[in-house]
Amino acid sequence: MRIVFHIDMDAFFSAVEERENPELKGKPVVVGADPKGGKRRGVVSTCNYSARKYGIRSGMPISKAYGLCKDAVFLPVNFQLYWSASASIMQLLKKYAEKFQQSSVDEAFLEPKNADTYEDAERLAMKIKEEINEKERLTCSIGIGPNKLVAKIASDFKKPDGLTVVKPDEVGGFLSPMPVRKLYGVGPKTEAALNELGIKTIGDIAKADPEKLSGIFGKWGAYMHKYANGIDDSEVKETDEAKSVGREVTFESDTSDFGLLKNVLDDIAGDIYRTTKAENYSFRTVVLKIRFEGFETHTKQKSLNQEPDVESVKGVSAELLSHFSGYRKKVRLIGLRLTNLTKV
Ligand code: TTP
Ligand code: MG
Repeated sequence: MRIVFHIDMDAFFSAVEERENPELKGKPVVVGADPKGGKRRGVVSTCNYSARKYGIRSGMPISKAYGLCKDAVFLPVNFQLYWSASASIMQLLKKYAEKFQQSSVDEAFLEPKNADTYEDAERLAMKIKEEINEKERLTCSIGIGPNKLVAKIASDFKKPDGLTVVKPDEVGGFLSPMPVRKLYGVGPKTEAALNELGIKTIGDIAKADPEKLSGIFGKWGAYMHKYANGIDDSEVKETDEAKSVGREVTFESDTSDFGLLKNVLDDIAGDIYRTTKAENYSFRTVVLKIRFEGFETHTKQKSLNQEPDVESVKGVSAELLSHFSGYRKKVRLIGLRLTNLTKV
């Protein structure tokens, strides 16, 4: 019997800012580019739950967020601070893991040590939440299920400060009433296409004819059917991303504005460059990740003989981005990562 945890920190960047600046408590807080900076264009990285009440969301143009709540506290991204908080949290989690996989700056999967039943697992999750609260003064949401797919959906089920346990025999009942958008990989376009077919919930996908789904969505249709039935055999395992410093931005609505993309990349380049320096890493490789509408994802990288300075990282990222300038599709996500790290 497999037991998989997914741990996701709550409003992470914003929560770290609130921890460092207690006067922010109770106020709506938005982390992102400066909305009053004139020429700066940018997006919301995240905001706290109080700002979410005004409709502010990650990936939204910062100007729109400002329009929704002018009284919010707008803070610049201090990625280095969040990155070091993330590193301590990951260390803390690893103690309890037989297998461990960090999946983003504030998320990880683990298969627990010494927890053989779902009851043990639930107790361990409560202990982990308490420990993160005490040592890091941050809250997280944890999902537990028989695989990564179910665990991830479960961690998102009650947020913030949630704990959701889905035992193997509860998977069908848990997933089936959810809207299709909750399924990994289903974006607005797939959602619209599914709704067109009268498919509204994950349960509807699970019951649909897999051949029909493959006919419409290709290979992805077959995966969608498997996922909707709660099936996911992927392993919890460390990826190379854990040995790099990177950040990505998912836009609230897909964009074809290359000026905006360049701007966001420049910001990210600055953030991750400063972080590697502060953590005493040197690097050789810059990796660009770009995801277009329809989940089509590409990475492109360039390695350098010498470690570049921050302006060269920006230059390399612009050069990598230019390879995609002929694409007619809109961009959903853009990110940058510095790899081939060595401690100096
Ligand atoms: P998320 O876990 O998606 O969001 P969150 O932790 O802020 O809020 P939630 O309680 O819903 O989990 O992302 C983690 C951090 O990553 C987030 O605090 C900011 C950053 N981030 C980006 O930089 N760009 C993005 O597009 C998103 C979605 C997040
Ligand atoms: Mg989070």
